[in-house]
Amino acid sequence: MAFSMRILLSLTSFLALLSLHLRSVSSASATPSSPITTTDHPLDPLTKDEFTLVRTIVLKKYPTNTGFHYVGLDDPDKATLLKWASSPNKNLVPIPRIAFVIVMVNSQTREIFINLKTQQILSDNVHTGNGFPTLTVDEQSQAISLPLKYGPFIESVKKRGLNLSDVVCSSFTVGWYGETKSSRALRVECFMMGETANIYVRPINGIVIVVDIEKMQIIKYQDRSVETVPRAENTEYRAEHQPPPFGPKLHGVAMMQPEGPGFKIQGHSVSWANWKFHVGYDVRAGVVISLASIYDLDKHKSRRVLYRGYISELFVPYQDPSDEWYYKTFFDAGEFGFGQSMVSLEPDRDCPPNAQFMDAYLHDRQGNPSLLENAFCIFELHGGISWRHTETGIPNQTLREVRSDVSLVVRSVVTVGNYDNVLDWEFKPSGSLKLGIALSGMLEIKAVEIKHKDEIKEEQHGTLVSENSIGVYHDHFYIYHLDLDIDGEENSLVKTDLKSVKVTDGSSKRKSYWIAEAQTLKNESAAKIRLGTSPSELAIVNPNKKTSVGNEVGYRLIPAMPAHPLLTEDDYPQMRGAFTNYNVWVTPYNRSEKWAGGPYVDQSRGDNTLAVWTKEDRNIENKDIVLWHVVGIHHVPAQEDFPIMPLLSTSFELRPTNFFERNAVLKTLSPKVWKWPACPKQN
Ligand SMILES: *[C@@H]1O[C@H](CO)[C@@H](O)[C@H](O)[C@H]1NC(C)=O
Ligand SMILES: *[C@@H]1O[C@H](CO)[C@@H](O)[C@H](O)[C@H]1NC(C)=O
Ligand SMILES: *[C@@H]1O[C@H](CO)[C@@H](O)[C@H](O)[C@H]1NC(C)=O
Ligand SMILES: *[C@@H]1O[C@H](CO)[C@@H](O)[C@H](O)[C@H]1NC(C)=O
Ligand SMILES: [Cu+2]
Repeated sequence: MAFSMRILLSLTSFLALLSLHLRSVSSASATPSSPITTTDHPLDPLTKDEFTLVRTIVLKKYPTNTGFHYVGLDDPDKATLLKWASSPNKNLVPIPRIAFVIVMVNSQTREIFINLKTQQILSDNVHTGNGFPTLTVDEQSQAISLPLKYGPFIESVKKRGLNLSDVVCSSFTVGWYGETKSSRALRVECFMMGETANIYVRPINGIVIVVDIEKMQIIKYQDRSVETVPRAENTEYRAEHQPPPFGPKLHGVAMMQPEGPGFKIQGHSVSWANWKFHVGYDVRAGVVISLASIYDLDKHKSRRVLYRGYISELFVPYQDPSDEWYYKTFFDAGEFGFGQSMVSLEPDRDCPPNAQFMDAYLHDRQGNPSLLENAFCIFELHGGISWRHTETGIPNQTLREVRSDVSLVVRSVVTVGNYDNVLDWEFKPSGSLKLGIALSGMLEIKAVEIKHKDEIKEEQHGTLVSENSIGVYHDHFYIYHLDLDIDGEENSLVKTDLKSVKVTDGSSKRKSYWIAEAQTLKNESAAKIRLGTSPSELAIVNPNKKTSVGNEVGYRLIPAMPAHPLLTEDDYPQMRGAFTNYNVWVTPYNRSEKWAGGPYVDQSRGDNTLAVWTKEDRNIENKDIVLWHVVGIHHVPAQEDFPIMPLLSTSFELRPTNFFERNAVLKTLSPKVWKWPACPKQN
């Protein structure tokens, strides 16, 4: 939700000039594989050379005052791409390779499409609607350096008896609160480092700094009051800065895969067990999974499941209405860029030793490509059970049949300021897709004069997590864009309500039971669903394909515990984040409807969101449809979240439901168990 010191990261990226695109780091010596210089799949992210090409073409037309806010692949037309994907001779289906670029030229936002093969600008239009593009890393680092050179701020620091060289600042988006005129601005807040690296728990409260980022000047400065900066003691999280003792002691494990990994990565295409899919990424979305299909052993063919899936937005509204906090209602994907905020993964920590890593090319404000090493990892996850049974009902026999499970995980971490989002796509041989979200990092802390709960006299909008430190209440609402294509594009949403039936005529000894009533939802308004209000199941089905016993083939959504927004619908942040009003939405596929909070989210006014598009109430029956799923977490901070939060996890599942004729892993045998050869016990 905040930006600070990301400049260090891009610098490191630049220094890593020679990097292998794909690396195995299970041992210290990397297994080299050739770096990707050309694309072999039309969905491959822009290459380093393509970023450079885009930059050259744009700067030729707009040589001065040009900032690159988004450069990415304009995803190919779906019909053409599907034709390409199913064609045995891919060369016969040419797919144009087009870059979509959002630049700001002299404070004007321009949308430019460039044909990368012919190197021509296809179109160039000015964006005139509300909202501004995703912030660049560069302008945020400029903004946060301003206070340190600003007289009144230096005074404020002195007045508090603090050392300026320990001050670190961070940038925050300003939101929108009904203003009729908007200009690009950021709030800047500063923190104390000193004896700790944990800056977020040591805010210098009482100061308001607003920066006009077009002029790159402080346009508002207020020093309201002097508040104690929470102490540095006991806030450190780096092991080397902690005093012993350490514990509890955890034991390690040796991993080896004598048969090698079970997956193959070619470029960005992954095949593993019965799954095939493409892993891409985007500056705005982060990891994007496309064209996921699963091999059906009984039907002897690959069957389509997911055309495209990614996190479309993350809305994080804080719940303190005071002058210094009310504006904290962040949209991490649209404002800060989920892909732009991806961070390098640490081998053997973020991912197990059997993981393989992939790098990503992103771009900076000047349009130059920047390399992010180990941007995501792919690994096989062991330890689970696929299915089992112990038969205790057959006299004089014990029968036990167990299959251990292995799944494939694609993991990335998106760090937006204080919070780290660990994002997993888990593929299971049973056909299930499990999408995991886990949060770690730091709480946003409000400094107060309170040292004990007994001193709290008025609402503090959070939990006293340590002396002088309130962890402020907030939500995390993620919305996934899931373009499922179950056995083809034409799909429907089926809602199955579980209903109580009362027995009143004495026909049973029971007084009640329940039945399942399925209904195909016809339009967008019917498909706006708040989960958890009544028992129901939701499935995306292909009404044109049935199993041999006549069920429509489908995939069911097994949601995480549903969370609903608590802000009123007329509140400004809620208008902008109106896609959280329901946990489930279904829209007809429209390639320009990608971002649930709208394409331009910084200071957006909620006039181009999923909630607005669906007012058309379009037909969604037997159509190419997109499932949007909101995963929400209300966060009431606790002391254990301080000074750094242990992973807080949630997940949901897309599970085949009458998709296969029977259990798809009935004949999947457990993997071979390998023993270390004559390995002595070591300590
Ligand atoms: C401020 O910090 C710097 C660098 O850590 C140090 O050299 C200096 O002595 C400090 N000044 C005061 C007044 O504490
Ligand atoms: C089970 O084993 C017991 C003891 O060996 C034997 O008496 C009994 O007849 C067996 N029952 C069956 C159903 O085989
Ligand atoms: C939308 O679909 C629902 C059933 O799914 C139906 O009851 C309703 O009349 C439809 N609305 C319109 C405007 O057709
Ligand atoms: C696709 O979405 C855009 C943006 O919401 C909208 O303007 C356009 O009318 C939509 N097209 C169709 C065919 O619904
Ligand atoms: Cu939180």
